[in-house]
Parts: sequence; structure tokens; C-alpha cells
Amino acid sequence: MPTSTPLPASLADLLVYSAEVQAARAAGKPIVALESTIITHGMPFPQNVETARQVEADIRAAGAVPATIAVLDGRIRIGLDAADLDRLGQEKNVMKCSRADLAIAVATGRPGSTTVAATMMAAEAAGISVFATGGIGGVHKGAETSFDISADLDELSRTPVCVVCAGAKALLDIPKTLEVLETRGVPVVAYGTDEVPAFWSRESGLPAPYRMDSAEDIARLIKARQLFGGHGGVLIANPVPADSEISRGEMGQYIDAAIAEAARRDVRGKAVTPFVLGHIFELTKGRSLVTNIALVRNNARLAAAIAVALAAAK
Ligand code: PSU
Ligand code: MN
Repeated sequence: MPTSTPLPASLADLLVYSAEVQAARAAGKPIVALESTIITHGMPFPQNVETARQVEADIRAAGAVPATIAVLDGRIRIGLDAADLDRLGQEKNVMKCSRADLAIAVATGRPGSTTVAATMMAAEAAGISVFATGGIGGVHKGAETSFDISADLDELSRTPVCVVCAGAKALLDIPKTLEVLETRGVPVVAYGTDEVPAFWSRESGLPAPYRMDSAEDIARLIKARQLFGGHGGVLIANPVPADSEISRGEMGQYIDAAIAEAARRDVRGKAVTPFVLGHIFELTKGRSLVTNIALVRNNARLAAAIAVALAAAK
């Protein structure tokens, strides 16, 4: 898009809906937002595009409508069609957009994928209250010297969207991540388990602040949270299915090796997570990706059930 194209006057005018999402809005159907950084920076091609399609199909099968979010041609896209998804999945140099980067992508017209933080911002603007992802960003190991804390945590504290994830990746400092979430006033609920799940593993060794066992209970929590003025989200931590998990003990060695390699190569800032994920993929000979796909699909199904329950409760 030429940078001479005028910007719209409001955030609502920056949003461009896919035909499917537009129809769902008109019909009042439940909608589930999906992020796109997992497509551009979280998985290799072609598994990224295949997974994105599969996750969308899972949401439809559960009675909701998927809205994958990205920035294309200077507009925030709410729902991508097949051609857009292909383009995003293969294009090089896509910006990884968190809160700080969204306006840059819009101003310059560069293609951008959205992180949990940026997807929450777009979902709120589009009136979508439930969002499925893989893992959230959090407090990185060594944050006491690097100050590397994901903007996802701040966004959860201020934007009223329910985020369904499989916990924080064990490459983060999970106890510190939970402390920051508590400080910022974010309810953290484990689904069907008493422990905080750790992305590839069902266990982290840390007790979950809260536990819920049904989508209806979570929908009721979202509505209760809204009574407090609509500030801040809810974080649901859904453990990876048992038949797809890589145990905590096994994962630990790969994570330590990948973090050490990142330090050796002086990888910093927003490049850290994609680098570590890529290295773990190599160390596990692709097994981490199989687990990642299974947990994202599992989260999509739960998010759809929550969106359906929320619509029924209205
Ligand atoms: N989890 C994954 N793959 C990813 C991410 C999380 O399995 O690519 C992305 C999410 O979009 C998350 C982001 O919001 O990483 C966090 O990045 P940062 O730590 O730079 O805020
Ligand atoms: Mn970071």
C-alpha cells in the first residue's frame, strides 16, 4: 500500500472483516479470535498454514466462527481468507507485531502478524471476547537483568478478552510470570487440572491459582469480570492432551540447551522466542511441533465452547 493512502479517522475504520466473520457478526454467532505470530514466527511452512486451516476448521466444527487476525496493506484484518493465509504463511520479513509495533505496520503498510497482545487489542476493537492461542509470552528466565517481559502480560491486565492458552512455555520463568499476572490483576484459571500446564508438558510443578472444569463456568467468569468495568482479561490455561505431551523432565534439557545457544549467538528481544522454538524443533527432531499443533487445536476447541456458552448466556 502506498504510504500516501490516507489513514482512516478511527480504529473501527482500520478493521477489515472477512466475509465469513462479517456474516457471523450480523447473525450474532459466537466468534473466536486467533493470533498470527504463531503462523509467521512459531511454526515452519507448510505446517504453519496447514495448522492455521485445521484450527479454523476445529472452531467451525465446535459451532463458532474463526477470526484469524493480522495486518495486511495497512489495515487490521479480522478473519483471513485462504489466499491471505497462504500469503502470510510464506512471505518473508513479516513484522511480529505486539502493542508497540501495530501502529508501525499500519503506518508503513508492511505485512504484520499479531502476538497475543496485539491480537487482544484487535479482538477488543472488533467486539470479540474469546481468543485461542498456543502459549502466551511472559517473564523470560534472567529477566532480572534483561528486563525481558512480554507485553502480553500488560495487555492481559488492561484488555477485556479471554485468552485460552496451554500455559506459558517452559522456556519462560513460569513462577515469575504467575507473580506478574497476579500483580497486574489477571485471573489465571487452569482447565480440568490443579496444576499450571507448561505448554509442551501438562505439568509445571506449580499449583494453579484457580481451577474450572466446564466452558459454562468460564463463560460465567468472563461475565463476572466484565462487571468490574471491562478492564483486563482472563487467562485460561488448558493442558496439552496427554497423548501429545512431552514430559517436563525431557523438555527441560532441550529448553536449557536452546536458551544457552540463544545466549551464545547473542539473540535478544523479540527474536528470542522464535529462535528458541526453532532450536527446540531441531533438538526434538520435529516432535515439539507435533505437540504444538495438538495443543493449539485443543485450545481452539475449548475457546469455541466458551464462546458458544457466552453467547447462550447473553
Ligand atoms: N507461542 C508459540 N509460538 C509463538 C508465540 C507463542 O508457541 O510464536 C508468540 C505469541 O504470539 C506470543 C509471542 O504472544 O510469541 C510473545 O512474544 P514476546 O515474548 O516477544 O512478547
Ligand atoms: Mn520479549
